[in-house]
Amino acid sequence: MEDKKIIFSGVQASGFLTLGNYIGALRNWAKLQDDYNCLFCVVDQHSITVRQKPADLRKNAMDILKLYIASGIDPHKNILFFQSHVPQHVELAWVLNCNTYMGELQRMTQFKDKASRHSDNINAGLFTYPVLMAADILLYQTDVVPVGNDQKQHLELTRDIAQRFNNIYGDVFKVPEPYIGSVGARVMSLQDPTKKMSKSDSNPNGYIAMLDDPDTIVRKIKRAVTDSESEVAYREGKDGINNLLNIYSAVADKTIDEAVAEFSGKGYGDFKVAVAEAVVECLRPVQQKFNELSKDKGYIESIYKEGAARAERMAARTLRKVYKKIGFIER
Ligand code: ATP
Ligand code: LTN
Repeated sequence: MEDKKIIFSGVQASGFLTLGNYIGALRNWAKLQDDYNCLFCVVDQHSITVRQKPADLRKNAMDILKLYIASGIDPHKNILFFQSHVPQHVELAWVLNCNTYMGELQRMTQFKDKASRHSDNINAGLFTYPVLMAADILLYQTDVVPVGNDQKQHLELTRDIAQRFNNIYGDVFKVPEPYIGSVGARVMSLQDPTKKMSKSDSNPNGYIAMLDDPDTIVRKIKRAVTDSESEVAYREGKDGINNLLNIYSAVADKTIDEAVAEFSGKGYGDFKVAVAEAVVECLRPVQQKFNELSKDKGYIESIYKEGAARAERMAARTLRKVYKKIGFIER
């Protein structure tokens, strides 16, 4: 690989990717591929911290890989792979588990949130989820990790674990930095605009899936929760309209001010139709590319096999160093 900084990021295979994933992650990742050496992983092992149906997991994981490519992430410039294909992730996670405190994990807001939403299945994996994420990142001597706000706490923990390990055993890990993208917009749920749009939302009307057909997109946006006023304006208290303005601005590539000006004097109905059309147009080329890729299983297989092989070579190097430092006997 060329001598560029290393980026690692991943998406869980816990549902259909949403417009939030596209605007907040995939689309931005595609812009990084020329300036960094990037690894983009489908973190399927993280997904099973919440119960998944095997057939759904299989399909979702494969769809995500295809959506990476369909979003413009070049599989030859970047390393694309499934986490479960590179065994070093869980191997390092064990070592890091032994260097992470219960108290640190108890403070993680995602754990608290997911534990309350899945109170019938508060498993140990859900608790140590951030440690596997730290392993993902540290295995590749990652410089920069593009993550949304919700993952910053996990990245802070990754840095703490890396520094702690380095202090005890000598320098092994690069301490990664978060990458804060220029587009700060968080896409919120269409049904509850105070919560982020999430692929694991049990109500499909809350999110737009990247693969939703145009009619579904129009229907979901028409049903989006707004407020009892009638003015398209961006201000506090108008969470639903603010969210639609953010979405419009992101997919139509306009500033919020431009968007507000465009809809001044128009009603919510017209506004929603325009937002829906802009979303449909934005996703159209991605869906087309996705459909083409779906016809060529052999090609996709060659991409993820090659990706795993390249990732494993990098991962094995770090793991070997770690094992040596902690005193495991060399094989
Ligand atoms: P889940 O709801 O299953 O936890 P998710 O939809 O939040 O998943 P992740 O796999 O956690 O998706 O996130 C993948 C990437 O997409 C992350 O970088 C995350 O910050 C980004 N992302 C997810 N949802 C949004 C959103 N609503 N707006 C902007 N970015 C998002
Ligand atoms: N926890 C992340 C997904 C994830 C990740 C990673 C992101 C797992 N491992 C490593 C960046 C780097 C999420 O839920 N978005």
